[in-house]
Formats: sequence, structure tokens, C-alpha cells
Amino acid sequence: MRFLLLLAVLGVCWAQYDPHTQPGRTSIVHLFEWRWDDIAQECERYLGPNGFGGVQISPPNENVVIHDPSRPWWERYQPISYKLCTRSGNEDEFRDMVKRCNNVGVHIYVDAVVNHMCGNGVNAGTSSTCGSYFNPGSRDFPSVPYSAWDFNDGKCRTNSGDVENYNDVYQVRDCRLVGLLDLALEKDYVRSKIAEYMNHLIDIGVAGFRIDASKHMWPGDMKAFLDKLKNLNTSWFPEGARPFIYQEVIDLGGEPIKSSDYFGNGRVTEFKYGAKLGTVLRKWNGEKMAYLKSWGEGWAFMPSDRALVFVDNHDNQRGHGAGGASILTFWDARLYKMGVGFMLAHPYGFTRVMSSFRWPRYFVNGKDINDWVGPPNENGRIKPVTINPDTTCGNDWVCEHRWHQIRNMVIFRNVVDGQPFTNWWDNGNNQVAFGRGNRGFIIFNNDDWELSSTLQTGLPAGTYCDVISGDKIDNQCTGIKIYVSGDGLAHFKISNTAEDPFIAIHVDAKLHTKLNDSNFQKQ
Ligand code: QV4
Ligand code: CA
Repeated sequence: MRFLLLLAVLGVCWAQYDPHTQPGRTSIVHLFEWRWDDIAQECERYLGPNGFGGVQISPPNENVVIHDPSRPWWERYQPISYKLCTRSGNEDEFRDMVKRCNNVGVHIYVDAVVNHMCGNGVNAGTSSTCGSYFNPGSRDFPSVPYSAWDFNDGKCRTNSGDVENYNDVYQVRDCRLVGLLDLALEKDYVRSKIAEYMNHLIDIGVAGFRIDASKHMWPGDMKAFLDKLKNLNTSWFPEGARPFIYQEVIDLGGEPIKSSDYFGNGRVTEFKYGAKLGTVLRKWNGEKMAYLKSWGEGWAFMPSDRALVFVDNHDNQRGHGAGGASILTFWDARLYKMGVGFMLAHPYGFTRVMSSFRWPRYFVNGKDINDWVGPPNENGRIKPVTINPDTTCGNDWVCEHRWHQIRNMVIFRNVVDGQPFTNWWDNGNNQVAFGRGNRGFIIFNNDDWELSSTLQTGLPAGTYCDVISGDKIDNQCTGIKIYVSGDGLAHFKISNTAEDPFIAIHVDAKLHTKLNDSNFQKQ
């Protein structure tokens, strides 16, 4: 009885930090702006079979339709109601996606935009994805319903009514983020409406939430609506499972609002991670990969069990949000693959892979004037994700998660799950390697000269397929082979001009010993 009580207490304490991915699945992928029908198919044909744990989806609730500029991606961050009705699909399509993904072991994480409704300056009318009427001027959103009482106009103390100074925690929380009408989250009515929306999604079977603009909400107000959430749907989750919560707080240091203010509610996005990793791989500010030996808390990041990590996100890949020019994206494919490879091999944090659409990036005076461009579309309708014969995506969907190097590193992370960080090696510069116990080993060459070293891998003897240059197929390697001897040592050679200057091996990519093998006979 006592033991059960202890378990229950631990369960309650830890639950919202637990992504509830299926055993052996350790990462999620953000399928930015995908249609629900495409996500359902992707779960069945690709994510389930390749060990992905879940999908972060774009906001599923009704949003404003912006015509000038034409249907920017960011219109989805301007809610009009909590009806499940967007360019990605309607409620039936949403339910079908959640069911089909859950049934193949891939969970859905919803981007919840609950700090605000649409922009203050948007015209009244029915220009919304489900045709709901709204009037920003009079603060009227009858489809929720919200009215003037439910917004923070009376509370905000800035002249513009917008957040003007991030050093003033009151205005960051009580004023409008870039003009977005700020909800009065201290009101129980508003908290209840938000919880009702989220509980609707939980009933359908989602596993958790990214909470947009968390920095702009008081942690206590968030706790109040989070406490109203139900346990996850027992058709797919264990009895008593709490929704996974990860809060979007951009804390690069230097502001009074800290990530740690939000730890009580759930995990928090660690924005230092991508900003620093990009700086290191680009060798800016005298950084080098050798310094990554203490990566994680040693770099003043938040505790690993509170962190949601990523190399880039939908904002900072196009200059929105934070992180700056160091952020690596698919536009810098070679370095990007190394960055994502490093992230997925390293034990720190819960990992999210980005999956983007291509847009006509065009810099004027260092700023991308097309940073607003929405997903691939035909007359405003989002184009389906087509799959090419070589398994890449068509219609301008980048599908980084299908790049074989990234897909194989998602599998690597699953294979080494729970193993310690071991056998670090570096050359004092940009050649580094590390293992994950006796399950996996990875080595990078980001120097301008060849790497050639014999290193301790910690792995059992055998022949391993490098999962970066190829795959193990029918017990053969399609790429580089690495021979680990009985003492765990292996020789590695990586040209600085290699297409991908890194090698990763793990026990599931080890060739089986043949029956007539001398090693086998000795046993
Ligand atoms: C314009 C003016 C404002 C004016 C307002 C008046 O610029 O000065 O007050 O009109 O109505 C868009 C436009 C922005 C426009 C605003 C309101 O870019 O120019 O204001 O709409 O109409 C995304 C985009 C934003 C976009 C927003 C809503 O990035 O550009 O704003 O969607 O459509 C901070 C936050 C962090 C945030 C990050 C971007 O701390 O929380 O900025 N990140 C999240 C999301 C992000 C999203 C939002 C928050 C808002 O990841 O994608 O913003 O939901 O760091
Ligand atoms: Ca707010």
C-alpha cells in the first residue's frame, strides 16, 4: 500500500515531463504546416516503421485568414475560435489522424495557442478558416465566446498596449505580443475555456501540448488551466497518464523571465541548444567541437529532464523568434546533418526534429523579405506531401526527417536509449567522438584536414555498418564498414571533404556472424 502510494506520488510529480512515447521511441518530429491526412499517411508508411515517437502538429484551431500578405504561415498563430478547422483539415480529419497515428505507435502533440487571439489591427468579419465571425476592435469572439472582459486591456500599462520592454515582466505577461489580443488568464472563465479546448483534444487522443508564447503567461495562470486537464485517453495511454507539457519560453539569458520559472508546469524549450550548437559547428566566436565534451548542463543549459531540444524551429529557421544567424537549417544541409546527428547521439534533453517546407528565401540587407511565405499551396489550399521514388518528398516539402542520415540517427537514439555518455575523444579541435555505453558510437570531423584515428568504441567486436554513409540491408553494408576488435578499438578515417564528415555505428547495424566464422566456432 505504502509502495503504491509512493508510485502514485512519483507518477503525479513526473507525469507532465514524460512524453509518453512508446518504449524504444525517443524523438518527435515537427511536421510544420502539414495536412492531417498527410500526417496520418506519414505515421503509417514512415514514422511508425522508423521508430519516431510522435509528431508536433501546427495549431489545429480556427485562425484568421490573412490576405495581405497572402496566407502567411503565421496566420495560424492568430486564433479565432477553438473549432478544429484549419487549412490542415477539419475535425473528422483530425480525429482520423490521431487514431491512425496512435494505432501505429506514433503520438500527436498539439501546438496550443492560448495566450492570445488574433491581432488588434485585423478587420472585423468572417475572414477565418471556418468562417466564424469576430471583431478584434470590440474584442468579440462569439464562437468561443470571449468578449472585452476576457482580455488584458485594463491591466497592460504600456502606451501602445503592446509588449515594449522584455525587462518588465508585467508587460511581457499582460500586454500584447506584437499586437495580439492578450487573454486575461487570471479569470476562471478564460482558464475554463482553454481547458475545455485542450480536454477536447485529450479526449480525441492527443498525448500532449507545446504551449505557445508561455513567456507571455504567468506560470501560476498556466498551472491553473493545466490543473483542469484530464488524464490521457486510456484507449492508447496507461491509466492516470498526464498530458506531456512543453512550454515555449525563449531564454537565452539576460532577461528577468527565466526558463526555470516554468519547470513546475512541465518541460521548457531550450533555445540555447540550437544557438550554441550552430555557433560551434560554424566555428564562430572561437568555438570548437572539442568544447562539446561538457555539452548540456555544463554549458549552463537547464536540467536535461526539463529540456525540449532542437537544432532549429519554425521561427528561427526564418529569422523569427530568437537564436540569430548561427541557427543551422536545411539551407546549410551539410552542417545541419552534423548538428542533428550530434543532437540525436547526445543524451541531453528530449529531442524534436524539424521538418520544413521550402520557400523563396530572399535576403535584402540581411533580412529575408519572404520570411512570411506560407506552405506550398494551390490557390491557398495546402498542397499534399507527395513521395518521390527515392523516398524524398515532392511539392517543396523538405522532409528533413526522411533524409537517411537524420532518419538513421533517430533510430540510433532509440538503440542507445538509457546508455551513458562514454569514451569521449577529441583532437583539441573539431574532431570529436563519443559512445553511448556498449550500444553505439559516433565520430565527427569538422576540421579542415583528414581524421585518421584508432579509438575505443566500447562496442562488442564485429563489423558495423556506418548508418550515415549507408544502411545495413540483408546483412550487408551499403556504405562504410567499421571493424571493432575484441578490445573495443576501431580505426576511423574521415576526409574533411566527405559528403557527410561523420560516422555513426550501433549494435543494430552490426553484421551477423556467419556460421562458418572462426569467432563463432570458438564460442
Ligand atoms: C503588426 C506589427 C505590430 C503591431 C500589430 C498591430 O508588427 O507592431 O502591434 O501589427 O496589430 C504577425 C506579424 C506582426 C503583426 C502581428 C499581429 O509578423 O508584424 O504585428 O502578426 O498581426 C508568429 C510570427 C509573428 C506573427 C505571429 C502572429 O512569428 O511574426 O506576428 O505569429 O501571426 C517572441 C515570443 C515567442 C514567439 C516569438 C516569435 O516570446 O513566444 O517572439 N514565438 C511564438 C511562435 C510564433 C508566433 C507566436 C509565438 C505568436 O513560435 O510562431 O508568432 O503566437 O520571442
Ligand atoms: Ca499574456
